[in-house]
Amino acid sequence: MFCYQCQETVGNKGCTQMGVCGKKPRTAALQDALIYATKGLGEVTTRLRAQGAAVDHDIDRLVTGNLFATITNANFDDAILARRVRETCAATKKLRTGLPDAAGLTDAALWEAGDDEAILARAATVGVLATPDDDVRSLRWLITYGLKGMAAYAKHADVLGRHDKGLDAFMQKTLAQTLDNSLSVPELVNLTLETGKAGVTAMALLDAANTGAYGHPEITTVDLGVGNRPGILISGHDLRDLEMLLEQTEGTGVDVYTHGEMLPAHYYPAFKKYSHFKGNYGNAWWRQKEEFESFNGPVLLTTNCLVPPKESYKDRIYTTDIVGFPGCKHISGEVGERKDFSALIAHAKTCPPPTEIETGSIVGGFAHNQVLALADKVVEAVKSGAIKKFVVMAGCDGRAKSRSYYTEFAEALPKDTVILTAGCAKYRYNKLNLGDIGGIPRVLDAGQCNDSYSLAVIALKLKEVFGLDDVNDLPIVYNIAWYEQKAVIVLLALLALGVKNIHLGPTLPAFLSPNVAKVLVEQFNIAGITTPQDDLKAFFG
Ligand code: FS2
Ligand code: SF4
Repeated sequence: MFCYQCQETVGNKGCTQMGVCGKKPRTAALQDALIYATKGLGEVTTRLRAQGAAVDHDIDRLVTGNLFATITNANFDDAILARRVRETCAATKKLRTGLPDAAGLTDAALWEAGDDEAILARAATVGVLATPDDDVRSLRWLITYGLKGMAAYAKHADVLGRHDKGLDAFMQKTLAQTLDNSLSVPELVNLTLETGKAGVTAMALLDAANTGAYGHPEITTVDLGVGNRPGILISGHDLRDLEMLLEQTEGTGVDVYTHGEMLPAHYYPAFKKYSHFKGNYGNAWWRQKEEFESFNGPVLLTTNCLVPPKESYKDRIYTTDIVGFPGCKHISGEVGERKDFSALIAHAKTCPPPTEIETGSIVGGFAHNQVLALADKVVEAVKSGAIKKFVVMAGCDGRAKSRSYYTEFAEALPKDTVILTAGCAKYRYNKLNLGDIGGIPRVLDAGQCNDSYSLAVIALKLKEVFGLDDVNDLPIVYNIAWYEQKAVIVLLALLALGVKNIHLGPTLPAFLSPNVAKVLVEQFNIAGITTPQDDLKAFFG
């Protein structure tokens, strides 16, 4: 196997024996094959569109589902992955019949999969290392990883009834272009930037879907303690799954708690009517081995964020949608269908209430609408000098010890700074009690990783209010942490919006070749991180 798609890849080079995430070589190979087959499908759908044919939305869903299933910590189930490969190749074959001829199609678009062994044999020749040139390989996979993140956001919007045919067409065309040997490095650089632009569209689509369905996030205090009734813990990012779970658990005597990236669900007005929607339990995804254990009740994984479960609580893990793990129960349900969570509810009733691991509360809900509602106060604080700078510390959390940097950095920030955050990176500093500036909390949490879009909207609005020509003239610095592929599309989207001088850590992606990293440094002044003390000096003098 060779996988280097996440920040925790071995030696910041690549996982070759076994993933740090727990992914085994066979699973990695099936994921390689699935991406390859999906690129072939994208090639055929792109040709069909070019000749004026319509492509069914089920095909778009197959593509986004495939990409999403290969995101880090999403799907570890070989049987599901192999099935998806076969389905994809079958769909490609069927669609090929709509083309006048197959001339010029790549092997990916002509592949017919076969049994597991045939899939594995093909996988051995089509993974990351199949591209010999360092820079071409780097750009192809930077784009592919960005598309994985984009697909996740498109999928979340889709379950709420919003999709954008142009975005689906872009994803499929761009996937196909990563197989195109005629593209030069500069052309691939352009494609990377176009992917970032499409990323903005995807995040705006999801923002509209979430706020359209559930209202605009508002300032909310979220309880960290537990009640005395049994509970279900919901993790991942899918708000529609949460909605169905809340509806079905109402009046059953079972409470619902959020974990990890589901925390921001509490900020949406639509979910506040559920008195059994108790609070947030625990921290970021990587601490789940202890936290799922002590939660005592069933856990629903709606998207990526699954760490291979310990035997001690594996029977309490339920997966849904693109999440999979062998031996864990899967709740089925396609887009638009009602999922049946009765098995989880019955299971919860047999479990003791969660063991309390924290008390107190945290405050969040500072997505763009809420912050802009406070704009007068914020602008006044900036004009008076009470707020000197905003520090965007969005992104991911992870296991690496070096991530304590972010806690130390947040603690040592000058007291006249405000942190703008989104994503699970927040867990490194959202319980530090950093205080407030004239009633404005010093940590403003916009929401999930996709809500980084909110941070961009806020920045663009502030630019307008302060009459600036360039978003980079705002008193905002960017110190972003990444882990998996959704962070890749967030980064590319910020670059597409013209944001420069982003510091990215805890390490730069292993999939950036020295030349590609150089392009990002030269065009966008991207930099890594050093120590909290040195970076504070660099940021604040
Ligand atoms: Fe946490 Fe990073 Fe949200 Fe992942 S914010 S690890 O991309 O999807 O989570
Ligand atoms: Fe390694 Fe990350 Fe790939 Fe898992 S997803 S195999 S940890 S690079």
